[in-house]
Amino acid sequence: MTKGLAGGSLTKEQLQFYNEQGYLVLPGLLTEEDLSPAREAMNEKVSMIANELLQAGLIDDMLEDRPFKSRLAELFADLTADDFLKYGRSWRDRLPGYFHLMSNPKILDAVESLIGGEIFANPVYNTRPKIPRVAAGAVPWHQDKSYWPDANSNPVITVWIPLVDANEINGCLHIKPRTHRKKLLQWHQESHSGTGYTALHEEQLGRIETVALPVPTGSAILFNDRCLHMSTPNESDEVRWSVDLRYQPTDQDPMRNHGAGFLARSRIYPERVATLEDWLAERLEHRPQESSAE
Ligand SMILES: O=C(O)CCC(=O)C(=O)O
Repeated sequence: MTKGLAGGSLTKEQLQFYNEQGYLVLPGLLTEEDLSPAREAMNEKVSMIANELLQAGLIDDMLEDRPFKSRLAELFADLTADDFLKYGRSWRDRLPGYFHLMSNPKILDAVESLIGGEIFANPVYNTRPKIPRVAAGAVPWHQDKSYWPDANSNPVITVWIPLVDANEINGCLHIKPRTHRKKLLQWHQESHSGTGYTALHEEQLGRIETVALPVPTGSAILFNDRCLHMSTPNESDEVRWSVDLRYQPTDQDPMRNHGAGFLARSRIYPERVATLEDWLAERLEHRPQESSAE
C-alpha cells in the first residue's frame, strides 16, 4: 500500500476508499494498552452506578468480580429500561481516560490524513454502554449533523471505536456507503426508545445498500456527519461497549453549546495543544505559558 500525499497515517488506497465510500474501517488500530485508560473510566462509572443501585435497594450485590464485558448487563438484568436510562443512553463524563483516548496519536494520525494537522476535538463524544433488552441501545438511521443542525462546522469526523468485539448479534454499526456528500435530510425525533434519537423515515433512505460493520475491539470506523448510519439491538447477554469521538479542523465552529472541546493537535502551534488539566478545566484555548499575559 502506498502512503497518501497528505500528512497522517492513511495510505493512498485508504484515502481513496474513504473519499469514494464515505467511511473507512481501520481494523485493530488500537491496542489493549491504548484502550485501557478509557476502559478504566468506564469501570469507574459502572462501580458508581452499582453503588447507587445498592444504596437504592435495587440490587444486593455490586458484582465487582464480573468482567468488563458483562458486569453492567448483569447489574441491570432484573431491572427496567427506565432504571438504566436514568444514567442516560450514552455517557459523556469528563474523566481522564477519555482525554487520553481522544488524544491518542494513532487516532489523530488517521484524522490528520482527512482534515490536516490542525485538529480540534469536538465536544460531542459518547461512551455507549449498549446493554441487552433496552430499546435505546438500537440507534435509528440518522446523520450526526442532525444533532447540530445550526453549527457551522463541516466536516465533523466521527471515529467510532468498540471496546469489545462488535458484531451483528450485539448490535454493530451499519452504514450506507456514499451518503457522505448528502445535504442534511429532514429528520424527526423518534418516540419509542424514550430518549428522542433523531431519525429518518424509511423512504428517505433511498436504494443504497446497507453495509454491516462488525469489527474487533480497538478497531476504528471513520465517517463524517452527513453519512447515514445506525446500529441494531443488542441480542447478546453482554454489553456492547463503544465510544464515538469527533474531530474537526480548528477553523470551524467549536460548538460551545455542546460543551468544551479541545485543541488535540497543531502542526503550527504545537505548544497550544491541550493538556489533561486544560481539558478538565474546560479551557477552550490553550496558549503557551509565556504568552498568557496577552
Ligand atoms: O454506537 C452506536 O450504536 C451508534 C453510534 C452512532 O450513531 C454515532 O456514533 O453517531
